[in-house]
Amino acid sequence: MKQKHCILIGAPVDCGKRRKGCVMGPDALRTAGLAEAICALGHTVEDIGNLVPDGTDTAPHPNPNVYALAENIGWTKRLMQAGPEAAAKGMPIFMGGDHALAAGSVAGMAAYAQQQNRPFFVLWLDAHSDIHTPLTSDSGNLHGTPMGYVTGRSGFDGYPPLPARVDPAQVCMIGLRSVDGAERAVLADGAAQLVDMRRIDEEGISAPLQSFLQQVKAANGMLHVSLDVDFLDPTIAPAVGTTVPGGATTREGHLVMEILSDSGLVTSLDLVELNPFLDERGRTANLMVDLTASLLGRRIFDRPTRSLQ
Ligand code: HAR
Ligand code: MN
Ligand code: MN
Ligand code: MN
Repeated sequence: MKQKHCILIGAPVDCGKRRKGCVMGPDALRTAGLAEAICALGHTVEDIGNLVPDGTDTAPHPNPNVYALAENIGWTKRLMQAGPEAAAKGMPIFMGGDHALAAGSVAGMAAYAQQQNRPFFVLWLDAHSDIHTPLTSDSGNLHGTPMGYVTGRSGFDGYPPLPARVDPAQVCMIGLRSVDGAERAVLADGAAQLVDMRRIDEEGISAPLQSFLQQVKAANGMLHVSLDVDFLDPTIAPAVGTTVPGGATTREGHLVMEILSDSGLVTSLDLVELNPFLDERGRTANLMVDLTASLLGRRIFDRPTRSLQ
């Protein structure tokens, strides 16, 4: 595959839910050899270290359950700035940190795509749709809201205004198996492409992904991939606070990454929700590194790249 310059952005966001541990995510990915694995594939890597959130004050939120609003807004501001800066130099890889970071990473990359006059697409690999707003979330855990923010839902008072809204018709979610009622209600318009686990069981994971990539390619779009650890089955990826049984297998995970790699379309990546405190001898961190390597060209055997149908 084409050589890339990858920029590792440490985003130890741990305020998107109450259970602590994702703060250690970036260092676990470093310990598991993320930079070395990428370099071994012939790419170059620059690790800019761990960021800190911008300082922010907020008024009390009308939903009393909302947790750590000011810190979440501070991270969103910081990452919205960091993403486009990195994208100007190469391919940003956001090392989380919990999924709250995607409010900033995705909003920033959408803004960057707009500057480049290119359509922007998001592939959301997750058990959850994370499309709540701070007003609809029962848990008040803001890692359940980044998709709501970037698609321009109301209820994000105090957050930075969106430079570029993500069109739900340019979002594909794969791996869904835990979606709340309020989330189903917004997804019911059918705009986003929703690939739940039943569909994967019945039809396989390749076909819906290929058809989404065809859409990205036809539009000459930029593609952001957001990989939540809980996309994977908890038996292979235990280091996550919100385990949901029945997730993607090791091979389904790698197949997604290999197809993405063949497509050459991915322009930025989130690695999120890794909680190293819950891991078993680093196996989840190692798996996240291996999946990233597959996305960046690691193969068992070389074979002619299959072009998109
Ligand atoms: N839907 C639930 C909530 O809103 C759980 C959200 C969990 N999100 C993540 N990231 N773990 O995908 O609280
Ligand atoms: Mn998520
Ligand atoms: Mn999830
Ligand atoms: Mn909920």
